[in-house]
Amino acid sequence: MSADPDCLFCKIVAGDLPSDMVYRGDRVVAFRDIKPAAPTHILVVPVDHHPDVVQLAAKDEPLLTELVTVAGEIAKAEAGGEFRLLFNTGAAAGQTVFHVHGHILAGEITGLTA
Ligand code: DGP
Repeated sequence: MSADPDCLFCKIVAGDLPSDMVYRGDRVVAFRDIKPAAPTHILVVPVDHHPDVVQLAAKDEPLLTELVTVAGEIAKAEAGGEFRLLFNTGAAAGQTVFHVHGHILAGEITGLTA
């Protein structure tokens, strides 16, 4: 397992910071976004630290597949299975936390994540 001691989401994954956790697996976790932009807004996050989804795809493709699979299971349980899965990639694209996370969004979107 790789972790960055300065990373907010590594601290949440480790349980060192609180979160509303909805899924915890060995390699993937999911917790509710602190600033929801839709009725269902959950972040699906690998336990290992990877800065963004492109780097994750290059380094650990099975983990990216697991992330998407878990997102689908959560969206099915929470919102019937139809959802958006958004990976902001790069600061100019609105990424603010550089530990890859997919935004699971379902229902009416009320604001962009930035
Ligand atoms: P992005 O802009 O794609 O990097 O998304 C970061 C998201 O993380 C943003 O929607 C707000 C959320 N967020 C930031 N800090 C926290 C936190 O401490 N806890 C939780 N649950 N979510 C956070």
